[in-house]
Amino acid sequence: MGISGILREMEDTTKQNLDEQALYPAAVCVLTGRGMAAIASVAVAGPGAEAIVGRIFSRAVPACGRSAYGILRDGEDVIDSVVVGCEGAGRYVIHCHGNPLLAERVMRLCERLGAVSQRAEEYLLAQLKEDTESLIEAEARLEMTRAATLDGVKLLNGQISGGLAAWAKRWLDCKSFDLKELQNECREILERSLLAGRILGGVRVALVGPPNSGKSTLLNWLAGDTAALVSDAAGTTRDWVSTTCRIGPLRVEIIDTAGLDCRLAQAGAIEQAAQQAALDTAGDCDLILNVRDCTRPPSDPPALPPGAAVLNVFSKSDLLADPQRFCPACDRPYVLVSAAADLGRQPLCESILTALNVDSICPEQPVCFTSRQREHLDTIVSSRAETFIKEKLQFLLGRRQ
Ligand SMILES: Nc1nc2c(ncn2[C@@H]2O[C@H](COP(=O)(O)OP(=O)(O)OP(=O)(O)O)[C@@H](O)[C@H]2O)c(=O)[nH]1
Ligand SMILES: [Mg+2]
Repeated sequence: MGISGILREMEDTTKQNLDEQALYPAAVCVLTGRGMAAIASVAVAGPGAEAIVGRIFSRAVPACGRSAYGILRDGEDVIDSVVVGCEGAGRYVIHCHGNPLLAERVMRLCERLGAVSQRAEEYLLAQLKEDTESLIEAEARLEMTRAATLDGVKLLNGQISGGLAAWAKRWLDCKSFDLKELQNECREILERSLLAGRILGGVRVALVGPPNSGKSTLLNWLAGDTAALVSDAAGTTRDWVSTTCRIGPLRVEIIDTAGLDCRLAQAGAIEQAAQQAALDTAGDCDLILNVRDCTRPPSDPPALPPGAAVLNVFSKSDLLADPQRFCPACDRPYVLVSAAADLGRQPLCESILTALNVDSICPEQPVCFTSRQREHLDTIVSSRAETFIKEKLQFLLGRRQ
């Protein structure tokens, strides 16, 4: 049936006046992003969802597992031709054309009929809670939509099949409760969670070192990009430049900084500001690559932010007559690379993963991946009462709230 036929059918069957404002309790939410897309999806769920959809859709509300094509109207006003699908009892998704203004309008219309608007995150979590066995599973499914890499998705899947949910259930099923052992395990999980956060959310790595040591060339080489300007003039990079690449299971934002040199720093205000910005940026990163030219005599190392994780990288190995005999006066670990000759990429990537400590995580090991989970484990670590701890484990699984 064409649009005009559907409209006629609608006029025959729907004579209701939406201005009457009957209220139906439901939640409404735009599930799709705000950018350009062919389709936008608006979900309506709750006891009043069927009544809301019934009032604005030209066709009969589809049964569970079915969908229908029709017209969406606000009184006399046609909003769009849409497909409405029923995903379960009281759960409908209206698929309209992709302009975000249209999706917004559908949402406002549902609100006028009594639905309460929710953010996609809140909505999905509420629906997932109904569908999944534990709250941890629901949270994992939600986090999957945001994971920075597929390894992050795998890690979250591991938390459903085993991981945190299985760990909490195992302790709840325990007849004898060894408090010390439980708390030690909690501490291990919390430590591992910091590393898991790197796989789930990505990391920042700063390139720091003297001018001309090859930092910008290294950035371009690692990212397979020409994000940073390269030249043989010292002090080429002034403001920081960043680009993103994938290293093993990580999404890595690599940040190129101005060369650190006390002589340049004394040269003028811009140089001083550039070098301070380089150190500030490095202090905010998960790892600093201290890049030095392997053909240059050792210089005083820059005063890097205290406590920062540092990996020494010697660049321009293609200029060495015998790279095997290279023996720098620095602490291990170090890596010898040549961006120009594409040498040392794999050892560099492996060393980065080792320095960030993420190569030790396996997906089934329990980790926390939401602040809610971390808070429950923190409380367990600091508590002495068995009944309280058991209650916290129940909360962790979302069994009682
Ligand atoms: N032979 C060789 N030359 C390199 C290599 N990497 C960089 N260079 C050269 O070294 C010079 C400086 O490179 P950059 O990448 O601009 O160095 P930088 O550390 O970013 O320099 P600043 O921005 O001034 O701090 C350029 O002439 C590059 O072509 C390398 O692996 N081998
Ligand atoms: Mg540079």
